[in-house]
Amino acid sequence: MTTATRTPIERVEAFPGNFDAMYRAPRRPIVVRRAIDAWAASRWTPELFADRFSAVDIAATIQLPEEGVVYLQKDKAHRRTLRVPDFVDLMNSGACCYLDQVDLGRFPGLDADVPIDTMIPSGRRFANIWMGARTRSGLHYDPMDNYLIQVFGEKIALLAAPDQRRRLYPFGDNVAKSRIDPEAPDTARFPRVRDVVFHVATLGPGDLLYIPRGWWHFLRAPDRSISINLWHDPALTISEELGAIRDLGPAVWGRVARDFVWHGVCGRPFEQRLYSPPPTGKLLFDVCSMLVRGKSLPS
Ligand SMILES: O=C(O)CCC(=O)C(=O)O
Repeated sequence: MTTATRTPIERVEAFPGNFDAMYRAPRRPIVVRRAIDAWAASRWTPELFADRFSAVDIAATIQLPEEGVVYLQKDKAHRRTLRVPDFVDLMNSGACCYLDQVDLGRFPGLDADVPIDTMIPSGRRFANIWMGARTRSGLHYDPMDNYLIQVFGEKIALLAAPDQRRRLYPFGDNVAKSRIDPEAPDTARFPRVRDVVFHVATLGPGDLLYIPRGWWHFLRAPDRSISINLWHDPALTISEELGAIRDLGPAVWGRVARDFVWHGVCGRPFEQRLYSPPPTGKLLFDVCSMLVRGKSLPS
């Protein structure tokens, strides 16, 4: 076999009554079709954003590469502050650009269009807007459960289970991000990717994709698109996070230890890469410092 296996993600027509037992507990992805027909958000378009938020400035990413792994790019080479209508003009011109992970609160009034309390009645939850054209997210995992809701346009989703991590070649300095492009993997350089099982779906307007915590995911919008994501509890435990690092072997342990000392203990700056958090070793240092000072971890 020369390429990874692809299998469709289960699709259902309504939110399953037994969702927690059937999907959340076993961490099984699922697509719920037409999940937001009753939400006012189902009527959002890029033009609505341009009209209602004509004086709002947002840090967008522009001139994005159309191939390769986005995490290799420097954030400052692509990050620009733009007025929302100027960003929408850019989208409409066919450029590859993204308002990535913008807190819903940056768009006053839009929270009324998303019934967050009904979707997630308790625990922590974070709502973000993702609006852009011809976007690619990079393959990564997040620590919290996620509902990714497609509002406008289409997205192609490729997911892989947490136990596939060694076949996805995470970055040593960022263990939640993969060095492979899942749509065009370099199998000569990353041979284990041939054995990956990808779970795939095409999301249309109104579809909700449940991405369980720790699952790898890659999203590509072929054209203009708007999505909402709702990260929420439960989250990976510290021991699950450390277990993921342990499984990656000595080369990654060495890199994490180096970054712990260099960027954490010594406070040396690091270069911000596109769509990437600080290096894993630095994050680990921050967690350790908080525990030593007796502070609780950030929510
Ligand atoms: O839709 C995207 O481009 C990325 C979304 C994502 O990574 C997420 O919701 O965790």
